[in-house]
Amino acid sequence: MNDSPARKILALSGGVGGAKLALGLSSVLPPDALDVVVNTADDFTHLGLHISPDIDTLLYTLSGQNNQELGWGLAGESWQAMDALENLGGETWFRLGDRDLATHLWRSQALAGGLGLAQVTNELATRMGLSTAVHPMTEDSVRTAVHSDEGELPFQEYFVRRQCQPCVSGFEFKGIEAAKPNPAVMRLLRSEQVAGVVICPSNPFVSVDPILRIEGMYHALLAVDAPIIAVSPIVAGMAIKGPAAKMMAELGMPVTALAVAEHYAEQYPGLLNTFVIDQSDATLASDIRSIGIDVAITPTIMKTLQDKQQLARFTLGMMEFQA
Ligand code: FO1
Repeated sequence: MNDSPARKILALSGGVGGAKLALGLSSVLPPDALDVVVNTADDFTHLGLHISPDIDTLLYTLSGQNNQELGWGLAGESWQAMDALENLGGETWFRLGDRDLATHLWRSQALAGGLGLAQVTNELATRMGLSTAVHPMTEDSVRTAVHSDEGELPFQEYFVRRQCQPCVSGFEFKGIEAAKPNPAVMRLLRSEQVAGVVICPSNPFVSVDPILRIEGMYHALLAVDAPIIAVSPIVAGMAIKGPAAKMMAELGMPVTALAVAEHYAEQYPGLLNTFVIDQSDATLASDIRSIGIDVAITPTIMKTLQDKQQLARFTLGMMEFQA
């Protein structure tokens, strides 16, 4: 009989792109074999409510409730609360659907009642029927500030209100020095249960960097005796979703999967074992290998569930995961 604890995969994720691969992973892994640590630097307080956009994208996607057209929020949404708020002259630039509003009300009340963000997220995941563990990277406040040609902008002001139009020159994660990592994630990393780590194809600068910069996270990952595999969010010079490509151009970087691999290699030396790139970027493989990171090539664009599962199986195949 094998008494050793079940092996697990840990994924690091931002919103939409990360959630797609997390869904692929959760649908091919046994129940309880996937843990996802999620960026919370996009969180903010709006209309008095605590909004956790990336956590909610994960919860809604993994529970099959996500709004695929919008890329955020819930499917089949209605907007009566926003319409009523508009009639009152309230702020409606950040749109909270009627059903989505229930999540923010529930979370905000639970936080006000003294629960931490990790426990609140855990409760929401359970109530949505998930067997995947969804962990906020920290329970402390970390807030991305975007440095731009319009000055410093809070992340959602840049992303939603200004539609990513300002030209960016850098990012600051306010509160990150004081933020403590989520203890459940650190326990898992030290447990010898981790069979592999997947850095999902999320925005490297505003989704993955905040997670990796939380105190102790990079070193705990380095100490894990399992492969760490990142999937490129840049394919053929474009971001599949979101402003990553625009940001790279504005930061003076080439918009390539190679530049993403270089970013990870420079900021987090020795972290990545393998970088997964799309088949359309196969010519970049030798340059990526020359910076000391192994390369794996496969279709990475995830439109259907089959695409997500294919990429998940391909990634797990490099981890000798024993289900
Ligand atoms: N993104 C938008 O572009 N417009 C919105 O009005 C909007 C509302 C919104 C409400 C709840 C939520 O959880 C996410 C929401 N998002 C919206 C998405 C979001 O803020 C960004 O996609 C992420 O922060 C980037 O990962």
